[in-house]
Amino acid sequence: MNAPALPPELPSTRATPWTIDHAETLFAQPFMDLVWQAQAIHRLNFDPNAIQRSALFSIKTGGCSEDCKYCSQSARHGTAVEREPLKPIAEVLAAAAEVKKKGATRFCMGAAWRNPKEKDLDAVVDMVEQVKAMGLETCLTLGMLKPGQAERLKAAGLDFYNHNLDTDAAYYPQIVTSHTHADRIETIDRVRQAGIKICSGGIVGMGETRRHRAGLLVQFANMKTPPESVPINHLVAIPGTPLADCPPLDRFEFVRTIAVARILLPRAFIRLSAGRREMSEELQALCFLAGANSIFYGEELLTAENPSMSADDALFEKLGLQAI
Ligand code: SAM
Ligand code: DTB
Ligand code: SF4
Repeated sequence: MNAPALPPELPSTRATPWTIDHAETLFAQPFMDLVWQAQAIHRLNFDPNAIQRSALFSIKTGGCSEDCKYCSQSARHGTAVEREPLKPIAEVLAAAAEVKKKGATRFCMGAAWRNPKEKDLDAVVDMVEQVKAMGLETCLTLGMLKPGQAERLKAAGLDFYNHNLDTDAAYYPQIVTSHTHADRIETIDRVRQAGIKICSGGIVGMGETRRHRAGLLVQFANMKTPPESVPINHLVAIPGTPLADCPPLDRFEFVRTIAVARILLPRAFIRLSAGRREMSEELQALCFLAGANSIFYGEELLTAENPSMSADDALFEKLGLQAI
């Protein structure tokens, strides 16, 4: 039998936008055909044995005003996470120095805010300047930005801004009601216009349908300039949140989601993000085969656990993966 055909056009050369139906057709193929296509597209665009590593650090934990149903840091849920103030810059720089020593190339600083106030931004600008001066790429995730704020961050030398769409527009109101999907798009547009690279992805395993997963990926693929980095998180079910008892997504459906992301976003780094601690080595290897080429490296995400660095080093060794 002949090898399955690659999708006819890559998005950058497509005259027409991707449709959700088309993405669903990709999802519905036999698993082997889908993974093969994704790997073939991956090889046209990236070194298939090279994985980028970002470190995450929570600069402001807990007490967030928003009601995102998955989040341990919302003040509206009764989780074990307590509200803390913004971390002093010395602590942030010490953490950055540590991850640089361990080999991460990007330092992503996260804050549990709906949006940063101007006074907060003054402190964050200092952090970006100093982390950047250490020779690390910088990334921030601070919530929604007002006009002018992205420009300030760009001037400080910020490389990436993370702002996830999280789920399909149609499912978003089931997950968040304190802000809208359109609010999220507005911030992504502001970041793009300021000339900062975009990191935007989503969470799966929140009770959404395959069509919602397809819809989330199509939103990115049809952006005028798709995100440079697309984190695919599996829900970490946090006790005390409304999604605490959400069953995990079928593992092959998770790999399919990664594969469709790779096909729709051929030039983006696809990050195998939250939820990796609950995945076997074999499942992670399948995700790399399906086109994931970035991970969060370090024992902690923002409040949840991540695999140990020694476990990741051992996995890379077994698979012959190079860190970039
Ligand atoms: N407050 C900012 C915001 O919402 O953009 C930045 C921090 S927020 C924690 C960043 C992202 O973390 C969310 O958009 C979501 O994709 C991810 N996240 C949060 N809790 C999660 C969980 N329990 N499982 C998986 N991903 C999660
Ligand atoms: C992203 O997509 N995932 C990261 C980062 N961007 C900010 C956050 C994952 C958070 C997982 C749950 C926690 O640590 O609380
Ligand atoms: Fe707040 Fe971000 Fe968590 Fe939503 S995801 S509750 S905005 S920290």
